[in-house]
Order: sequence, then C-alpha cells, then structure tokens
Amino acid sequence: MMRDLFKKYAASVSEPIQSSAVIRVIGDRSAGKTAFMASLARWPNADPKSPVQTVTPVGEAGEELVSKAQNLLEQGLQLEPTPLDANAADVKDYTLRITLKGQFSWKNPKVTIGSQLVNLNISCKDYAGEFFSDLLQRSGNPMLQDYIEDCLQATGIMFLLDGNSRRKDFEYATALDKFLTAIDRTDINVGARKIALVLTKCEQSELWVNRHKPDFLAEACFPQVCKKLQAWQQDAGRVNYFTASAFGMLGHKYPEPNVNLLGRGRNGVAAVIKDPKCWRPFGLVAPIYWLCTGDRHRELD
Ligand SMILES: Nc1nc2c(ncn2[C@@H]2O[C@H](COP(=O)(O)OP(=O)(O)O)[C@@H](O)[C@H]2O)c(=O)[nH]1
Ligand SMILES: [Mg+2]
Repeated sequence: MMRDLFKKYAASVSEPIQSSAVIRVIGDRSAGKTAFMASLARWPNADPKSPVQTVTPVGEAGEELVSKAQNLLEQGLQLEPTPLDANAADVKDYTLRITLKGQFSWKNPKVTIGSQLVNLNISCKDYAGEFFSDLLQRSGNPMLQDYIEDCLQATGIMFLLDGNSRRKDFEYATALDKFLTAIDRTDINVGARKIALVLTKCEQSELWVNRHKPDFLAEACFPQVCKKLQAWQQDAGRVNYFTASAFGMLGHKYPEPNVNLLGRGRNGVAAVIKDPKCWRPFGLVAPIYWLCTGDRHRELD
C-alpha cells in the first residue's frame, strides 16, 4: 500500500498539470491577431523572471507560426493578411503548449502543487479580419454562418482590438452585438462561455501608461463595446479585460516602444519591430491563462 501511495505521489509530482482550451481569435482586419499568435509561438527573449517557462508549437501549423515570426516579424517585415477565401474548416488551427513554472502556477487554493509544472494547451484559429467587418454588412453570407458555428466549438474567445482604433468603437460594438446574438441563439452552453477582450499594441505611450488598468483603459477607449459585453455578461457568460503588445518596449530606464510606425489612422496603427534583437512582447499569456483556468494570474498580469 505504501508503494502504491508512493507511486501516486511520484506520478503527481512528475507529470505537469494540464489545462486545455480551444480558443478562437476574433477582431477587425489589422487588429494584430496574427502578430499576437506568431509572437506567442516564437516567445523571443524570454524574461527569466517570467512565470512562463516555454512556449512550444505543436504540429505543422504551430511550426508555421514560428517561421512567420522568424521570417517576417524578426526581419522587420509585416505579416501577410489571412486570406478570406478559406472555409471555416480550412482556417489554420494553431496549437501551442505554454508551460508555466511550478512555483508561480495556479492561484487556485484548492490545488497545491509545489514545484509542479502547469501546461496550458491551446488550439487557436486565426480568422481573416474580414469576417468581423462582414458581420456588419453581409450577415446573410453562408460562410459567416460557418464561422459562427465554429466559434461555438470554442471554450474561449479572444477578442482583439487595436487600442489605437478607438474611433471605431461604435462599429465594433455593432459587429460584436451581431456576433453575440448569433452565438447565443445557437448556444447550448449558456453561462459557460468566456470572452477575453484584449487591447493590442499597448506599447503606444498613451496606452502603455495605463497598461496595468485594463478595465479602465477598455472602458475609456471602447465604451460602446464594453457596454455590450457587460450586458452579455449579465446572463450569457464571463468577460475579462487585458492589455498586450506583440512588439513590446525597448530599454529599461526610459522605455520606448520597440516599433517603427508605418501609419496611424482610424483603423489603428501599422508598424514593424524596430530592434528585433531586443524583441520582447508583453501580456500575451495572461488572457490565455484566464481562458484556460478561469483565474487571473497576478505575475502574468
Ligand atoms: N505597434 C504595434 N503594431 C502591431 C502589433 N501587433 C501587430 N502590429 C501591426 O499591426 C498590423 C496588423 O497586424 P496583423 O497581426 O497582421 O493583424 P491581423 O489582421 O489582425 O492579423 C501590422 O502592421 C502589424 O505589424 C503590436 O503589438 N504593436
Ligand atoms: Mg491576420
């Protein structure tokens, strides 16, 4: 009996805790969806103090993301837009495994883990942004129905908004409203669904200064969107707010955005990485942790 107990114990310390989520990334064209995923897969210049130990791509699509990051982002180039012609079933399903160091993991007091690792397994589809704008114009499009149905397979939705596109608040709120209505109409899992609203490109100075206050920032930039989400949260699911940047900051004492701006307008900013050697994104894992576990992670935030 002792031996069995020991075996059980040994198994529980050596095998990482697994926590999985199927996530769909939604958001306007150029919200930063692909850059978010590619930067997460590449995980450049990891901070040794970060609770994240490694990010590992799983399978062919995951590897492809890493090469996108290396061949485009890391060369100071832009990613190509996701083609619109693909069917929902053909959209690349990227799978990544994020391993968190034991001592930081799992804020849930019910689980005591000591030095045990935690794996967050995510599979994530990155749709063409046109799907989202099409919700506004062409709700009869049969491909949109596929898209909605596919989003219903997900346990969590990551809704990315370029923090610099606040002038599109009203349009986003309208599209989101249609999206939520479509989801709720067909949803059997009412109450279980989670939406992480992520403000992207938060290395931009007016966002950066408030990056630790994602709720405040979301409300300030996108009041209409937040109103829709709050109403939805009342009876259909849960919403949390996050800030992130796929490109991050440069320097420590007087940090500046690690970006060369290519343009800034109503749709937000277009940019490339300024100094790829010092490329360190921030905020990418926090929303995924929440979507996987339902808890917020202080160190990741
Ligand atoms: N400043 C900045 N620009 C970004 C960031 N992430 C993406 N971009 C830029 O935003 C534009 C759209 O990014 P992309 O990932 O292709 O957007 P998608 O259409 O949502 O997949 C490109 O110019 C990117 O280089 C970021 O974190 N900061
Ligand atoms: Mg894209």
